[in-house]
Amino acid sequence: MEAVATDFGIQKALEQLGVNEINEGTSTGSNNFSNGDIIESFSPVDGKLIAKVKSTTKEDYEKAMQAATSAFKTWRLMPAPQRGEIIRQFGDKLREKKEALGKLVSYEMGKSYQEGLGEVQEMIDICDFAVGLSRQLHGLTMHSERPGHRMYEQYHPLGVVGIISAFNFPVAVWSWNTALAWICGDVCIWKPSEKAPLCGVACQNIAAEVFKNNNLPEGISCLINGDYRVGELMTKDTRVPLVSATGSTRMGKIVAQEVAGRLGKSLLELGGNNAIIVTPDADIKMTVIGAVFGAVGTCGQRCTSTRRLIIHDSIYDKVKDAIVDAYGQLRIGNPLDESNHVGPLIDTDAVGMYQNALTQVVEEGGNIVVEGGVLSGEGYESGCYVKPAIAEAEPHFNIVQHETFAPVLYLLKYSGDVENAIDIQNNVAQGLSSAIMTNNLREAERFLSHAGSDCGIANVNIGTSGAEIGGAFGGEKETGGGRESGSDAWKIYMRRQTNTINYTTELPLAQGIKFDL
Ligand code: UN1
Repeated sequence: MEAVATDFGIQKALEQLGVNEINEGTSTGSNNFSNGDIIESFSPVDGKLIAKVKSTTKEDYEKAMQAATSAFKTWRLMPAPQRGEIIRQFGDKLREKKEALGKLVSYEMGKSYQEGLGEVQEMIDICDFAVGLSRQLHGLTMHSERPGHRMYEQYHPLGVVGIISAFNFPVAVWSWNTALAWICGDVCIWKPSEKAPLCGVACQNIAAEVFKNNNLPEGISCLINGDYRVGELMTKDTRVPLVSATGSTRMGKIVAQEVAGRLGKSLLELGGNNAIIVTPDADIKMTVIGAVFGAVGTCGQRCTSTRRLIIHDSIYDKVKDAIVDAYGQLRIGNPLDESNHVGPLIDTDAVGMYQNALTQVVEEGGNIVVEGGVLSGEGYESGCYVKPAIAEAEPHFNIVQHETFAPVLYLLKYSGDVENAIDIQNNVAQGLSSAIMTNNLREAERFLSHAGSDCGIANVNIGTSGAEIGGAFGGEKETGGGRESGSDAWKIYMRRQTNTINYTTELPLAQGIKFDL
């Protein structure tokens, strides 16, 4: 094994997660479904090779599918509250491993350790949510139009759920899907991002231990590795009734078409272009905290990251100055060092896209107010550290209409009524998260009304990122329309069945039809 960074307790964390000796192969719990080409995982923190994980071949995938379908036969027969007990144990294991997993997330993906811990906390929270849900997978009862008949609906497990997740939330997004799918009686096959494969292996190890302790088949959770070609095995597979995919809109369109082509279901959580509207009645201090965390948290690589600030012209300069001032205080560096606010981008390709965005906004007539740039020198050897940048721009600029997964914030000006700001906000292809900063009740309610924000998430006096797991998470338009995590998002992981029972000796037909024999 390559010598990994021993500072910040990384080596110890890898040992605790059982992923410290992944070199020429993979460890995917006791299931080993990966015998293909090597995927190398480099840390954007220090550029070092963390591990080599094998990718999944077509033959390996078939084995995973067999393990999953056979595990489904056991798992679906277990009463849901008993499945809840297994998820409770899984949540407890996550509590035990929270620091170690948070550290691995930070080291492999580059977000701050605090945010890594926050991500594991989201996993723990969804497990708690799922345990409660295990006693609430309820359907409705209806009154039948026929005498002596009872009608109701019930929810049954779907089968094998395919999960494709992105690098930016390498563990939480899996858990939102998997905790609900498991509670619903489904089994899961997970393809994590090829940019964070070790996080996948670590999670699989934790799940495998819980299943083993309970004499349950590990096939309830299967891990496969690789790029889009491995994902395609699931999107094209009729044995996978639901594919949940998180990532870019480009990827989501391909997944949606492939899954729809075989009339399967997809749950898509794709790109965002999230804005905060700042009205004349906004609390400037709160606006700055919400906007800066939203724009630079996870180095601008959340699907909920704040990309646009739509500021009323009467307070534009004041808000701009306050935000520029806050950017001056940001510390950029090793995300495991808790004194830093901003870590690296995921890789040098992402750095290239960040640079392109800054070039393009200037070409389109924008004005840079906080200079960007790639950092070099001691501590920045990976080449992935960039300065969060701010540009004044116009809403219609091509670059402003696109999601750049990097810390580039656009300042846009509006005048007149809040409706003008809402128009600017809605006038993009994406529809994930949105926010308004105002102490004016009328403006807030207009923003939340049916003529207001068109996004899946609309917040008042909170930024665009950092949603809680209790609400349904997802967005409209090019964000894909899917909803994950809380509320009634569980329903997509089940099939609904309507049942009508006749307890008479007659067979009356519905709609008054007579069919006498
Ligand atoms: C994502 O970026 O894919 O709302 C998920 C948030 C987090 C989840 C983001 N709870 O920012």
